[in-house]
Formats: sequence, C-alpha cells, structure tokens
Amino acid sequence: MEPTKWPEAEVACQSHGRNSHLASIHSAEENDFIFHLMGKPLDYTKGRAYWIGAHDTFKEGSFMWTDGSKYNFRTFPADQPDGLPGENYLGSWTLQNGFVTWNDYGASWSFPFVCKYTLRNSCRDPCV
Ligand SMILES: [Ca+2]
Ligand SMILES: [Ca+2]
Repeated sequence: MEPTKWPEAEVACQSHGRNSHLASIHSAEENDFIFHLMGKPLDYTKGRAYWIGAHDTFKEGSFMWTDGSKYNFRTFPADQPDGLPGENYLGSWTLQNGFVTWNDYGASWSFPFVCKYTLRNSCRDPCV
C-alpha cells in the first residue's frame, strides 16, 4: 500500500471490508512474516518502515489493536516506545537479534501499511 499517515491507513484498510483493519500481530512468527512480506524495510527516515494496527490514542501507554484483538504480543527495543508527545501509532523500527521491533511514531509520518481481514469471523494466522 502507498505511504500514508496512520489514521488514513486504518481507514483505507477498513474500506476493504467489514472486518478489515491495519494488521494486528500476535506472535514473533507473525511479526517476522509481515516484516518479510513488506520487503524487510529498515530505514524509517527514508520511509522504509510500515504501519501496524496498534495505537495508544485513548490512554497514553496503553496500546490497543484497531481490530479489537487482544494486545498480547509486543516487541520493542529498550528505548521504545518512548511516548513522546503525539507518538501514538506503532510501526516497524529496527532489528534486534535479527528480528524487527516496533516504535511509537507521531502522526506526521507516512509509511506503507499492511491490512488484515478475517473470513467468516474465523481467522488462522497469519491471516494477512
Ligand atoms: Ca503515545
Ligand atoms: Ca517513539
């Protein structure tokens, strides 16, 4: 998907169907799968990163997935999420031990993104 700001990316995902949202991630395997699917981007300063479906716009520090699934997996380096003002949207960040981590970004960033949707309300991983 074309580089887009996080709120518009979520809206774009929702336009694909009733159960479609920015991707939620629930395991290291799913995280790695999406990283490869997105072409292993590793330079956010050049737009080489991607949005995922978690935000903490309702309560600072409390991330939630836009698809309503449980926030039961996370992968951050030691210095993220740093909760800077307006940094409420999760996207891919840098590698740690060979696996991609996440960062909370501000609303001004534009990145490609990955949507996820469920079929018949039953979805097996990776379900992207
Ligand atoms: Ca925040
Ligand atoms: Ca941050």
